[in-house]
Amino acid sequence: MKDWLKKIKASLSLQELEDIRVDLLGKKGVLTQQFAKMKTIPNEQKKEFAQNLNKQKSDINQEIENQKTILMAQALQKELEATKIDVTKFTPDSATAAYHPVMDTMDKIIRYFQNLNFAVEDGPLVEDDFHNFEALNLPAYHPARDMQDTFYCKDSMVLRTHTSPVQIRTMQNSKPPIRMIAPGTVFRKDFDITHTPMFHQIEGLVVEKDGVVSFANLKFVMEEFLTYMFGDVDVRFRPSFFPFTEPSAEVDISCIFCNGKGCRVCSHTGWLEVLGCGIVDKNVFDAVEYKNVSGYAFGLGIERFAMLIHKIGDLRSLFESDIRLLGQFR
Ligand code: 2NL
Repeated sequence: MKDWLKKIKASLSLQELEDIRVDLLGKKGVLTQQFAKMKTIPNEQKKEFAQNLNKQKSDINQEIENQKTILMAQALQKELEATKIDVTKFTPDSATAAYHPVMDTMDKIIRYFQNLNFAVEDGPLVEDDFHNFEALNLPAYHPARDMQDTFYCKDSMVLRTHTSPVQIRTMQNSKPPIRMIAPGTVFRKDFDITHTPMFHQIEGLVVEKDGVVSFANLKFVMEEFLTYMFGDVDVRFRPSFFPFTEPSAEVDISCIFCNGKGCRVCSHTGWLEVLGCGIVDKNVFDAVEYKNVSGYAFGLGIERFAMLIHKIGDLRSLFESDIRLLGQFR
């Protein structure tokens, strides 16, 4: 009996304890068998025999319960140790920030043009009518000035709808030759699957004295740039219209998803539109009082480039700050 109590006390796991309990009190247990012997005990000894057995059974049950409490506390302690989290611990994984795909793409474009000796300029986000519209050959009552498209502030100030005002300011503050890009945030009153009210653009401007700059220069630079960004793609120029350039072109690359064969992304055309450009309209040069100059300009949306480069399907996922998207750009 004492040995059994010792054994219970020495048990190291709940399973071991349960095994001991079955050995003692199970159907064929040592104590159970003792109870079965009752029949064979002479009547006058039965009472003492039974009392003795019941005492043993209760002692054993008591000891099992004690040991169970101890072992469960130990098990809980072990579990807590195993799942402990040190919130102050430094791990490279938790400390690595992710670079947003839009900023990553912007950097890549900026680097390309810096290597071609373009200056990187910036300017105010809240612009006056002259720099955002008037100087860009967008006179009063031009549809682009619509209240529906533009965020108007006090005193005919607006949230800039493109980065072109930066080029206007640069031309006002310096003389040709100019070779610059203007990356930055722009704002339009538009919010659906393909538009967000805040987005990013890069525009470029090259101005030289006299008629030095040609459409051929523009075409070559755009082709080289797009090859750098997208690899071995075909590039095509389509005639288009912008108020600030004449002639103007929209530029397509062969679809990087289907190699130009036609797929859902390129609407089965084999081509993806990626930027707009042209020869700077004389009215723009007149507005900044530039005489006898020639120039080209281009503009592109960075979100669109980022989506194509990183194969992101939904524009809005760029603005949700979802760690599951950002985590893929570590
Ligand atoms: C597009 C097209 C373009 C320009 C932007 C520009 C600026 C000045 C003078 C002349 Cl100061 N042009 N910018 C020219 C052609 C196209 O952007 O699709 N942007 C997202």
